[in-house]
Amino acid sequence: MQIPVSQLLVRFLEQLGVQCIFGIPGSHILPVYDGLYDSPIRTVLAKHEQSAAFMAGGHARITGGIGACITTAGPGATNLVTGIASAYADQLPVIAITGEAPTHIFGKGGLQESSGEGGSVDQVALFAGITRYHKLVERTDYLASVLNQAAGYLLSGTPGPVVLSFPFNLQKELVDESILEQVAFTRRSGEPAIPGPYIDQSLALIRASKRPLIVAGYGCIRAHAQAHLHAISARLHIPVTSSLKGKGAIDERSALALGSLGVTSGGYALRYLEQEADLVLILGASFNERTSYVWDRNLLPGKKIIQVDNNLQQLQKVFRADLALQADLGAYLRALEAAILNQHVPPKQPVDVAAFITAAQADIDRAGERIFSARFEHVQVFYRWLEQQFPDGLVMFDDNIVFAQNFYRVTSQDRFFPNTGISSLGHAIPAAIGAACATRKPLFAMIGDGGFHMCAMELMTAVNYGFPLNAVLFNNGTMGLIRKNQHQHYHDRFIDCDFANPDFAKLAQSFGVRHVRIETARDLQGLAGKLDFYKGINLIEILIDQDAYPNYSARR
Ligand SMILES: Cc1ncc(C[n+]2csc(CCOP(=O)(O)OP(=O)(O)O)c2C)c(N)n1
Ligand SMILES: [Mg+2]
Repeated sequence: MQIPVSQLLVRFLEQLGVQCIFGIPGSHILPVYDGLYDSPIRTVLAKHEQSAAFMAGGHARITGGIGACITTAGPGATNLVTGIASAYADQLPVIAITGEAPTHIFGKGGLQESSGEGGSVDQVALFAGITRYHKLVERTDYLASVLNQAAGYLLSGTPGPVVLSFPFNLQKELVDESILEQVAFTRRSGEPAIPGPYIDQSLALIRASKRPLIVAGYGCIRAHAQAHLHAISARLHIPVTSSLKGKGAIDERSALALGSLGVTSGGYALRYLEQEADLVLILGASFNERTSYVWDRNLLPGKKIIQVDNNLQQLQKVFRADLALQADLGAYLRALEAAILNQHVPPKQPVDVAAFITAAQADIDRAGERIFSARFEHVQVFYRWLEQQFPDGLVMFDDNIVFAQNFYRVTSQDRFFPNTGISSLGHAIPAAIGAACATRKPLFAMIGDGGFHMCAMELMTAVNYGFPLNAVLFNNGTMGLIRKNQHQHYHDRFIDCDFANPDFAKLAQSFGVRHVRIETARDLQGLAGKLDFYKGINLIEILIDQDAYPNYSARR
């Protein structure tokens, strides 16, 4: 049967498993919107296309499936850029459908034309560096091939964003619906078995080590390998630290958890790595600037290293490994655990991680390296309170990072999504909204006031759809991180960091959302009774002194 391209596209999205699509309409994309009218895919109207892309990314993260967004041509497409770049940096399967001016006016100066012809904005060039695949589809005869390639990138084990742009006239052209039969919608076959010699080599390195340490990254979470990781750690007495993104790969409240590694972390894991570890298993972690302490040259030499990652590009990117293996972390850890059991690999000397942390803390205090002074006590108490309130887990999208990294111990029930990738401000609230239509767990978006200014209106998107959301807003009246750097490195010559804030209580009232303000730890008393964290939309404002700085240096 012949159907319009717009309808075929909607069916394509349905067959990809898309549940929600986030965006803003414009006349150049209305045929596709009209196709969505009769579709089970839920449409969510965002306030800004950047947010729509962040929402799609948040949705992809929480579901493990595909996130989708939709915009018009010209400004709709250009507004997507940061959100798509963020999905690219975080390897998220996000598809964006954008409109385009009709082909017969290409190059003639059409309204919002972004074909690249006649001096117009060039969508193809714009998205070239931030997508795995982008196509301005000008004809339908190769549509099957385009959709098949798009599905391939979205469904691959190392996915990334795809942008498909459709000129207005093309959306209305009729095509045969059998085109979809040429698209392979099931790509992920069973993970290939790990060749035996790699497991043997891993075991040889583990057997020879006195004090191994596991550095777990997001790859372990993405592969759902937490149970195997925990089993190996518990059986062989191997402590586990994680990258920031890998928080939760092991229950951070369990006995062998060392907390996370990285410039902004508490420093326990760093000390264990430096002082104790003779073998480091880097599992699905990229060892980026943050995790590697700005690629500290003294961190790894003299230690044996096993690195496993499903992404070839990550292997030995910044250090040499004694064993480097491209593999799915689930498959690797499953095989390793089985071999450890079968071959009766002896456990290491038990490690008293709690005692190590206590000693490390004393050492940190002596060296004056504690990151947070007493001026952050109420923040710490807030995170401890969060830990206690939600035993069945919560979902946290985190733009702040420094607080949660130090104060919140992620469990295997939780889902923790720090704003890594390109670390764009204004991410947490829209990303959490993207997750809201796919989770019943209490949802938290942690965000600074500077970041809040960039996406505050998206709170109204939550209101619009009744999406439960807890936005935790850190009010210090400044771009705190920038102020800290200007304090540390520029002799307090503060420029363009401080700003005026609105009255957030009134703002919340006018948005129709609940508001509480936390100034001291005492304000937490009775908080649980004041707000409905599961179904309500809440703005939780935490006041922080403008000149209270976390004591770490990112060295720039
Ligand atoms: C889109 C974007 N612009 C600029 C930056 C640089 N930047 C990083 S942190 C920061 C300040 C954040 O201020 P705020 O959200 O209030 O958080 P605070 O540091 O005060 O906790 C800025 C401007 C960025 N990360 N993203
Ligand atoms: Mg701030």
